Amino acid sequence: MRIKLINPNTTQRMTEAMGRCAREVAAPGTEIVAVSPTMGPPSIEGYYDEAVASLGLLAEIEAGERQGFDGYVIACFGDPALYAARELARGPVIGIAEAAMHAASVIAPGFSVVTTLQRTVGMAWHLAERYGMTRFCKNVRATDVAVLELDEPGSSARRTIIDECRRALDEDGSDAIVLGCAGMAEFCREVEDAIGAPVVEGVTAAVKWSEALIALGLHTAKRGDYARPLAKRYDGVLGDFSPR
Ligand code: 5HY
Repeated sequence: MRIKLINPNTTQRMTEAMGRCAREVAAPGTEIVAVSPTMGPPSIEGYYDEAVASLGLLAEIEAGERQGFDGYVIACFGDPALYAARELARGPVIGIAEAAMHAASVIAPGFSVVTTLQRTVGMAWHLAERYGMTRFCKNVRATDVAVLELDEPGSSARRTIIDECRRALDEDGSDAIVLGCAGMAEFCREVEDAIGAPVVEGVTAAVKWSEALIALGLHTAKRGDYARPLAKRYDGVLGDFSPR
């Protein structure tokens, strides 16, 4: 099977890191193709970044349909354009936040999300509400580490994240952690070893969930909300995005 993993931001080094993490867990016979749009924000740290990044993301989904991919992972913790992507795709489309929260909810009675900037905390809570996870999500904590700082050589980001995860376990009543950024994928195991509790990382959780759904022969339902967009002509520079 072939899964297209889309990092909606344009930072290629993050895309490559996510691709490595995905391939480490992918089953034999699963091909992971990790891509970023050529246009859009280098990091997604708020609603405006996310809205603008969605266009490049959706273009990658549409291209993936032409390329014959069996499923998609949206590798950004805001799960941007998830439902629009499902309108375009035949196969399953899994967002990393949805995957991580569901995985955490069955291995622990409660989890905390540890994410990047304070301004994205509300977005994570909205996702927990949307996915019916407020019963399990005990807290969403920011580290105020910028997305592109996560993998900067010499950055104190990992230490900061580990310390915040420890506080989450001690103070939130949580028994597991969800990492709130795709850019944290490469140090999930390091965090888990440091804090001695399960740490769920969305890129790998989404890849395995996608594999399972594809292996079951399940596709995105096309009768209702996720039917193909209605054909119409968009005006101006967005003409190329017109649904056909
Ligand atoms: C992400 N931003 O996973 C989100 C995380 C965040 O560029 N990739 C990004 O901080 O909202």
